[in-house]
Amino acid sequence: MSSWKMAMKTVGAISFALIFAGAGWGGDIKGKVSVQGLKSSENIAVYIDAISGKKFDPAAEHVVVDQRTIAFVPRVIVVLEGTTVDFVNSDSVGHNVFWPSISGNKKLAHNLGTWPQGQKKSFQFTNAGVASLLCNVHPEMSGYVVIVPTPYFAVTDNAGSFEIKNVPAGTYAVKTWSEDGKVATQSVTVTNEAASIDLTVKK
Ligand SMILES: [Cu+2]
Repeated sequence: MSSWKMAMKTVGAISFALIFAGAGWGGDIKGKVSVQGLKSSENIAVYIDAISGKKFDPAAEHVVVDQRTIAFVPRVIVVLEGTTVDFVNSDSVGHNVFWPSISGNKKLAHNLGTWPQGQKKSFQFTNAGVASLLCNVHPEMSGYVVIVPTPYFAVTDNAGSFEIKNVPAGTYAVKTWSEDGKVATQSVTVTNEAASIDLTVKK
């Protein structure tokens, strides 16, 4: 066999090995959230709860919450613990951002102040839980930052559908957070194929 043919055979074997190893890497979790007694199945956070023995470094990129037409946009975001959120003001009026607690812990209350159009203020969320965003200039404004312990999360669309991408193979506890509903929990096993789960959130 020529050395060229030998080389090609080696490349083929390595490619096969990589594809085979890929089978253990994991996949996506797709699903749908139904609601009972809630107005909508939109804007429900779905995430994998803490995995014992695993700590994740937050991404270097900041997540942006805009204040636009007197509203927090998006209304609900989910971030990994340690993520920095940039609060932007795109309106011609001044906006304030504060949260009275994180999941009821008033020691984690924070007021970022009030700032005009085109400016932003940043905050790093290091405690898991939910920050209810408010603006003391506009009482009708509300939004949520859901801080979770893993990078595997999604927010439902207006049909209640969600997709959590690139989850390593394994069995996990999936949890929900919603504005008015109880927490729904379900176990999911991810293999090399897309896992599918349906959850029901009750009032
Ligand atoms: Cu405001």
